[in-house]
Amino acid sequence: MKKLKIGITCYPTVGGSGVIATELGKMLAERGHEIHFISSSIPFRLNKMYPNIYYHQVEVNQYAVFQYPPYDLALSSKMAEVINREELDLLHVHYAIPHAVCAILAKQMSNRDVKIVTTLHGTDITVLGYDPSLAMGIRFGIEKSDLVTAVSNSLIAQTYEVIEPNKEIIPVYNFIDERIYRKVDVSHLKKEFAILDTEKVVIHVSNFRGVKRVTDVVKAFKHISDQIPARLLLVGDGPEMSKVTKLVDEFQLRHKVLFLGKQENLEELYSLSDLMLLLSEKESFGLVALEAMACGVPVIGTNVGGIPEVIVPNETGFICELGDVEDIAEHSIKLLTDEKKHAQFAQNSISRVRDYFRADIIVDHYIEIYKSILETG
Ligand code: GMT
Repeated sequence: MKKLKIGITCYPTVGGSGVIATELGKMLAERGHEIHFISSSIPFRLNKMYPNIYYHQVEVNQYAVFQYPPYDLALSSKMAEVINREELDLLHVHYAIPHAVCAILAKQMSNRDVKIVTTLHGTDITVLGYDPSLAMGIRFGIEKSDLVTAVSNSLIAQTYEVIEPNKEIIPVYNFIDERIYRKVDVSHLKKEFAILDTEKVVIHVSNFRGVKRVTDVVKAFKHISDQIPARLLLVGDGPEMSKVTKLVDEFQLRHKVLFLGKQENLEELYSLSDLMLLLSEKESFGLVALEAMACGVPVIGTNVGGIPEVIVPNETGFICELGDVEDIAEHSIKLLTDEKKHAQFAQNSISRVRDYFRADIIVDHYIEIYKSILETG
């Protein structure tokens, strides 16, 4: 197949969509395609030089005449410039608003028939979709893209319900690079954190936004640690942090909770853990669940969004109702105290990721998608 020249735009800050966009770019580059990231700052996972990867920074200047800096126009202009100069075949943008709309505008500004692939990740639909001032823009971005993917069937259903686009949307799940996410030796970390061999380790990883319901994680953990020796690793930071800290103090759990903040090398923290809790009220997929599973960590998640498409109940973890912290704790304790069952769930989790969410399977799917739209002309 001809090597492609692909422009990728995503939110460059920490977050699942940025991770997926960047990892996809890296995998495509490894296969010889030429990748051009176009974003306001360098994507956080693009932390060194990679062959076949180029970065184009969008400059947004402030002028007195503008009440708001014109980021969307600056991005569109930059996209058009890169399309022309680098002779791009397609733009793959992550999020309908503003990136798909900017890509459509950029195509009109440029002099090439570049194709546009848009991937929906969640909050563009599940949050912004309900904002009447944005809904039409989201529908436009979806309908005018050449091809649209979404990260779960649940997100597709929600998109049709909320936005009602006249467009086919193809599910393409999140993926992980299994060369990175695997069980590694972490005896040094266990020592560093003074975790005893008798203690079970529960982990939660998120951006601590309200939708992640981190306080439910703390409440469930309170029930767990009342009954078995356990520690909780809280990884990440965000708006709910002070509420979470307060609750931990109220429950007098400080000595059992490790606040680790934002972290790299998550595979080490997963490898230290026996169970992940992902108790969100909105979650279009749940990339962190996949990362944990790849490291052999079963996950208990809520019956929300795409989470049930990731976890197989009673095989790789459990699905519980949103906010039912007693039930979540009960399932956690049963799993953490049954060594044989836990080992089986851990193995099932690794196999599920390998069979369905391996990077090469999903990257192949994206390449098929690119080929299909380029072939139809
Ligand atoms: O979860 C977040 O708050 C970050 C958000 C993002 O925009 O990066 O993640 C979304 O995209 C990820 C990658 O597709 C999904 O795995 C997450 O489930 C999704 N988050 C939500 O739907 C809340």
